[in-house]
Amino acid sequence: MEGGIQKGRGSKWVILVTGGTGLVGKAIEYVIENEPAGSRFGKRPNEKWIFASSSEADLRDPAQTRKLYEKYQPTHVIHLAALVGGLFKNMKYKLTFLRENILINDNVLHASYEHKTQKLVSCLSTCVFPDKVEYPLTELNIHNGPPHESNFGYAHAKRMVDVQNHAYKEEFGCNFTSAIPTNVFGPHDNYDLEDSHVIPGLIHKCYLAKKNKTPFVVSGTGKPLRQFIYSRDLAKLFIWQLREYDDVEPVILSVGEDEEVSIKEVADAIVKAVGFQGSYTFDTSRADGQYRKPASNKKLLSLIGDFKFTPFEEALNESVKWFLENYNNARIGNVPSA
Ligand code: NAP
Ligand code: GFB
Repeated sequence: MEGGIQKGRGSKWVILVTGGTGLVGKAIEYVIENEPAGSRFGKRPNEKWIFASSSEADLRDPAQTRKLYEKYQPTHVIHLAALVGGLFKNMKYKLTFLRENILINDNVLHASYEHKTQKLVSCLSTCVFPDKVEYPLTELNIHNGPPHESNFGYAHAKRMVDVQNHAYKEEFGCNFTSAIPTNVFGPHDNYDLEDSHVIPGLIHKCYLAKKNKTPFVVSGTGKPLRQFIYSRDLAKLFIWQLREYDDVEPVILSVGEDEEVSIKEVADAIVKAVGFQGSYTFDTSRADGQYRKPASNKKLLSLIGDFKFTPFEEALNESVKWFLENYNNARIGNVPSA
C-alpha cells in the first residue's frame, strides 16, 4: 500500500474525537473497534481513542475546552462537535447555528494550537459551497459566492474553519485540515421528527405511520436531489484522512457525483425497508431547500486509491434495522401520542 499508511506507526497517538457520541462519532468508534486491528481502518497498538460528549465538555466554553485538552493531551483530533440539524432546523435557528458553531470551532482550533496538537481534522459539510456555482462542487470553489439562504448561518460558521485552518498554518505552522461530507445517515442518527435530516426523519415518520395506521407525509415536492453517505463509510474516510492526508486544503468525502438520489427515491426506499403498505403524500407547502449540490469525489479517490462505498439500499436497510432494534434508546425527540 501507499507510503502514507505507515505514518503514525510507532509513536504514541492520543486521538480525541469531539462530538464522539453523535452519528459520525459513533460510526468512527464502530469502525475502530470492528475492523481488524492494525488494518487500514482498524485500531493500531500505538493509538488511544477518546470519544467526547458535550456533557464532558461544552465546547462553546473556552475554559471547558481547555480542560478537556489538559485532561487527555490529544496528539490528534477529529473535530465533529457541532450544532447539527436538517433543513427545517437550519431555517429556524440561523443565528444560533452561526454563533454556537463559531464558538465551538474557535475553541477547538485554538486549544489544538495551544496544546501543539500534531494534526486536526475538522468536519465541514457540502452546504458550505456557494448556491450559484458550477457543478460538480470541488474543493476549489468553497468561497466563490454566498451559500444557499436556507442554512447560511451554519454554512458560514463551517466555511470559517477553512479560513482559520489556513491562518493557523501560515502564522503558526499548524497541521490543521478539514473534511467535507455530504448528507450522512446510519445507526445512532438523530430521529427527531422535525429537527433531523431527511433520512432519519422519514424513517421515524414511516415507522409511526405503519405502527399507528396514520398517513406518511413527506415534506416538499420530493424532487430535490442529494448525495448520501453511510456513516460507517464516512468513518473510514475520516480515519484515512487523519492518518494519511497531510495538507491544509479540504477533501470532499462523498460518493460519486453520479450517485444523486431524489427525495422521492429516498421515501420509496424507506417505505420498502420499513415494510409500510399504505401510500404516501407530499406536503408541497413545506420547503425543498437547495435543489441539488452534487459534489465531486475525484480528489478523494485519487488520494485514497481503492475504496468501496456501501450500496445505498444496503446501508439504508442496516440503518432501518438499527432504528427498529434500538427505538427505545434512540434519539427520537418528542413523539405525539397516537
Ligand atoms: P450529531 O449526531 O447531532 O452529533 C453531534 C455531536 O456534537 C454530539 O456528539 C454532541 O454531543 C456534540 N456536541 C454538540 N454540541 C456540543 C457542544 N456545545 N459541546 C460539545 N459537544 C457538542 O451530529 P453528526 O451528524 O454526527 O455530525 C457530526 C459532524 O458532521 C458535524 O460537524 C456536522 O456538522 C457534520 N456533518 C453532518 C452531516 C449529517 O448529515 N449528519 C452532514 C455533513 C456534515 P452530545 O450528544 O453529547 O450532546
Ligand atoms: O437532510 P435534509 O434536511 O438536508 O434534507 P439538506 C432536506 C430535503 O429533504 C428537502 C426533504 O428537500 C426536504 O424538503 N424532506 C422531506 C425532509 N421530508 C423531510 C423530513 O421529514 N425531514 C427533513 N429534514 N427533510 C442540510 C443542511 O440540508 O444538509 C445542513 O440544512 C447540512 O446545513 C445537511 O449541510 C447535510 O441536504 O437539505
